[in-house]
Amino acid sequence: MADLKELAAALMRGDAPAVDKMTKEAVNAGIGVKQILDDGLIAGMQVVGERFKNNEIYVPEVLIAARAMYTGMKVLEPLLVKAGVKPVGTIAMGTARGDLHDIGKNLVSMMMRGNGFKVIDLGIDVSPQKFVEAAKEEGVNLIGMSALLTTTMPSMKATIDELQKAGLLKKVKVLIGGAPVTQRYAAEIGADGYAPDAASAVDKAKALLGM
Ligand code: B1M
Repeated sequence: MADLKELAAALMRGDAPAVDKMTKEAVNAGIGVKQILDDGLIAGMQVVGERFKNNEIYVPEVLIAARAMYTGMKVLEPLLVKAGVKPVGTIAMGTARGDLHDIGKNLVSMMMRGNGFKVIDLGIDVSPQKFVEAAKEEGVNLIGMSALLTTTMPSMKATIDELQKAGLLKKVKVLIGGAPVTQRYAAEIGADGYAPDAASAVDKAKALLGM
């Protein structure tokens, strides 16, 4: 029986084999991918975040939970990614310089792929120069930046400044997100768009490309 609360609990204790099994069970039970993500994997990770914040658990436990989350995401990815669809746009995505968090970025990437975008994954700790190089690539019309630390948010501004200097802001739109990022911050640094979660990131990306 697929129980998303149990899935969240398995993720919280970092039990990757159980997360794998329960995610598959949830899929087989016909539960929607978004619901499995929201009420299972993301719900579990939110609790992990609270416990981490309250010093009830530490980095190793969080890492183990993150690994368990990937196990579940791996099961869901093929369901999100539709094969053979002509890309509706191409987004180069990365986590801001100095930032090693990649779960949110990967979720956004999965959702983008699932909605017909081609995603160029630049990885974590991406320098403004690397974003600029990616923006020059043929076909790239969106730059996606994720930041989870207040200390790495300024690198988003530095990237936009570099894109501006290189004359690339006419070619690409910039979309940003991540837990500490807000619409207000996006407006402040001159980003074209902000999204609070992976699903809205897709909507925003489409809107930015006039779809
Ligand atoms: Co870190 N960490 N962490 N961490 N970590 C946070 C972010 C923190 C809030 C925890 C806390 O104190 N409560 C805190 C940041 C405080 C701050 O700056 N305000 C923090 C800290 C302090 C740190 C370290 C400094 C800890 C230390 O070493 N002392 C360190 C920094 C390392 C570095 O980056 N240089 C660190 C390390 C780590 C781990 C490596 C252990 C691990 C990361 C593993 C990994 O990513 N592979 C980790 C984790 C897992 C977390 C928490 C617990 C969970 C983050 C996460 O994955 N959330 C986090 C606490 C929390 O957020 N509650 C925390 C789930 C994910 C789906 O959400 O990424 O927000 P999120 O993505 C969402 C949206 O934001 C949005 O869509 C996603 C899906 O809905 N979104 C976008 C994201 N990117 C987007 C881009 C878009 C649009 C939307 O457009 C392009």
